[in-house]
Amino acid sequence: MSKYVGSSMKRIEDPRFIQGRGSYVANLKLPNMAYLAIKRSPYAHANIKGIDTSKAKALPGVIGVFTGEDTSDVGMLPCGWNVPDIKVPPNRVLQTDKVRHVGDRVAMVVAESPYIAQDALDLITVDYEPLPAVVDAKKATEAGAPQLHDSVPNNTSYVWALGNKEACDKAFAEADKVVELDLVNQRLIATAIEPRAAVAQWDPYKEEMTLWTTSQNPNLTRVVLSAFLLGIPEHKLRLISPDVGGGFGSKIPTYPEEALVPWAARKVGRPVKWVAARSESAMSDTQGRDHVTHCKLALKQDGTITGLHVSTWANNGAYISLVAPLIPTALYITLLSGLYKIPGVYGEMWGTLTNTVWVDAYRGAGRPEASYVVERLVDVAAREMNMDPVEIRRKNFIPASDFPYQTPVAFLYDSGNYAAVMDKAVEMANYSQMRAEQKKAREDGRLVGIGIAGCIEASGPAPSAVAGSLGGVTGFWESGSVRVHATGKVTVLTGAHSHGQGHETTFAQIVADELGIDIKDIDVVHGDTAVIPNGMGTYGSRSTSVGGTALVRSAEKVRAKMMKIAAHQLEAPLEEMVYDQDQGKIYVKGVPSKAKAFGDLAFAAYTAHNLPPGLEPGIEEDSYYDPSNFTFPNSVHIAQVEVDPHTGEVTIQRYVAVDDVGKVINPLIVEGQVAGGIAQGVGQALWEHGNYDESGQLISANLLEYAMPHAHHFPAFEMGRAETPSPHNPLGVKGVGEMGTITSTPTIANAVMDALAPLGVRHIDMPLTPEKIWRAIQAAKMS
Ligand code: MCN
Repeated sequence: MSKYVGSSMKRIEDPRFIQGRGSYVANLKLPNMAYLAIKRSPYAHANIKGIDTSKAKALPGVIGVFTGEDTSDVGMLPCGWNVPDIKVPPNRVLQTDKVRHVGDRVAMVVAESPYIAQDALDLITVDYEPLPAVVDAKKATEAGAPQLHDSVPNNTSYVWALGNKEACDKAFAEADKVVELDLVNQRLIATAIEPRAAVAQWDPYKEEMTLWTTSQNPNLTRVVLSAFLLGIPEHKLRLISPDVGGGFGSKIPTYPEEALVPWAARKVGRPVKWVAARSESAMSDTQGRDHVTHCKLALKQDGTITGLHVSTWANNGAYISLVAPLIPTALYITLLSGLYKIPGVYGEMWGTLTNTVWVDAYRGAGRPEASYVVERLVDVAAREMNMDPVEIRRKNFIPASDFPYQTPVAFLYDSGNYAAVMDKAVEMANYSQMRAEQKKAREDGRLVGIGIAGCIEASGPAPSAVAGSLGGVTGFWESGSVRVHATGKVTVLTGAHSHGQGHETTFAQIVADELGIDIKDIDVVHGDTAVIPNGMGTYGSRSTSVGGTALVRSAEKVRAKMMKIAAHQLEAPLEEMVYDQDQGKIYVKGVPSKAKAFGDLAFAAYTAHNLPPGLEPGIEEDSYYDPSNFTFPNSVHIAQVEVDPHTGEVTIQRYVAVDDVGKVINPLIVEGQVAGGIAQGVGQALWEHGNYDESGQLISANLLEYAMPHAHHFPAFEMGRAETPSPHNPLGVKGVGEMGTITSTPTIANAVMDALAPLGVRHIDMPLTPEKIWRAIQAAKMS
């Protein structure tokens, strides 16, 4: 019986966070440290005619000023996901000839203080020749659009398509009803609490570099820095990502600053620190989403969905970021079947380049974009066919009996019972009562709307061989080690990285149950490449299903070794040994008193006085786990909103979320993950927009302009759970880290459109700001 797994333990890591005692890169102070600042382009597109650094160099306190010419020994930023025929434009750490987005990097200063470094930036003169800019994913491909890179004609880096086109075409040819929509899934800025930061220290005697950096995947970043950018041998490069204050995908890629800071530290012979300001983060962290989509749904008269066709232009920004091409391809089109049994699904997309900050993973990464397309279309179809949005979904759900279910867009869904999730959500919301109240409110002239969305997520990517076949440069395995110390205490090492997810708690819960020991005897370590030899980091809600499984495997090996020692010492056959995971002891089958405790066996392994012949002393087990499939969490959310007809302001009155994330390690953490995800997804639906004007100026580069959700915007979330364990990992878990984000965006968009339906408003693009809604209301009144 599980003692810890399944229990709502409070997070072990929280006392240090709550008390402000976390260790963050920005707080790091090293003796003789210098400070780095980066000169960034104010133009979205311009030729660099010259850079004059003389005045900056002359400023007292300036140690060095460097341009792209100086850093020519640093390699190009690589692309780690090479879809077929992709054109990856060169991307230098400091640009020499041209800048291609506001915030692009032109020069850097190293100085005695961060203030002197900032002052020196103002003394660098860059002679720019401004060029016309393009910011829209689709317009970038049109004739006459400004061209960003000579090597990428029509600003189109890659084209990708997937699905059964024939079945899709047939569905449309034979459809009783076709619903079409043009959608924009707007640009988002991740805005983690902690902006990015890096500190580097070079040891010239050992020829070793240590880099502290706010990365979600320090081991992976080390490989990229070593192999592509800095040329420092991997074993001489140590990366430490200590406590990191959120990432949401934006701390996955390897960034230019992660190469520039160590480069500068070696150059000036001193430790060097760089910390991004908030507005600097807004124009230099990779951003999210930004799709322009035309989509259509084919249906039969009774509401049966027979076909879905999607054409999307995905904005990659000015350069191709590390895993950017993965997101609108294998994490987007593959999810277009949603929760539904659709015979014909076909998606095609164009990965384009524009004069905007580069785009990469942002919580959900491709999957929220897919869910938004599917769930908006299904909702519009329901309205236009006079069906209830619950009924049309129920009618088309993949039945529980069909799992594992092969979709027409490559994925094999592992398990699920979507109808049960819907039933629970409907029951919790008291849906019929909600509708009755809405009817009454409408009679009173109020704009009350109910929104429903049912979404699928593919978490825990992916079999490494599949990743390789789709263009991935690396694999997607994870490592996990269990080190048992002589005194019976245990250190757990994981290649995943916690930056808010609570792994120090849940991974300890997993190992404590596997070994049957007190959770207080376990310490979970992550984030230091000198300690964790290998790992792939945290993204794609993978850490528990992939990293957790690696730990289960290592714990199994620990148990197996202890059984050998116990059998030897108890003078009983190995086959008769029973590992009691409740008590943490090993006994002889049928004779529980003939037992050895975990602590005794740990001690025996290290004294090595009485081990079976040939058995090595010590107990330290490592595993690499490569998943055989993704896991497929799913959910149904129902929200009730009210729109103020005079101001267009949306108030969320109720929010019900039922999620199936398989077996749950820690319900409290899962609720927290879902709640945070909901807030983030609602932020996209209602407020957030990485907004560029036509000239490419980022006009939302601070928190006054970039409207984040606040706690007071939300009612208490009403959360429920369904549970269909994943059949292909021993924990039965599916990912939860992105589920809330994926489902809440279409839920709220559908709710707002439901509120406005009596006025005849069919669709408004996100974010559904009061201004946009007010304008739609006025336009509806006029027509
Ligand atoms: N968990 C559980 N039971 C499950 C699934 C997960 O108890 N069935 C627990 C896990 O053990 C872990 C947490 O829930 O403590 C999230 O687990 P998982 O779904 O495996 O996701 P990851 O740990 O891989 O986290 C990545 C995911 C992603 S992709 C983004 S983006 C995201 C997110 O997590 N960024 C976050 N949640 C975040 N939360 C915070 N606070 N900050 C971020 O930057």
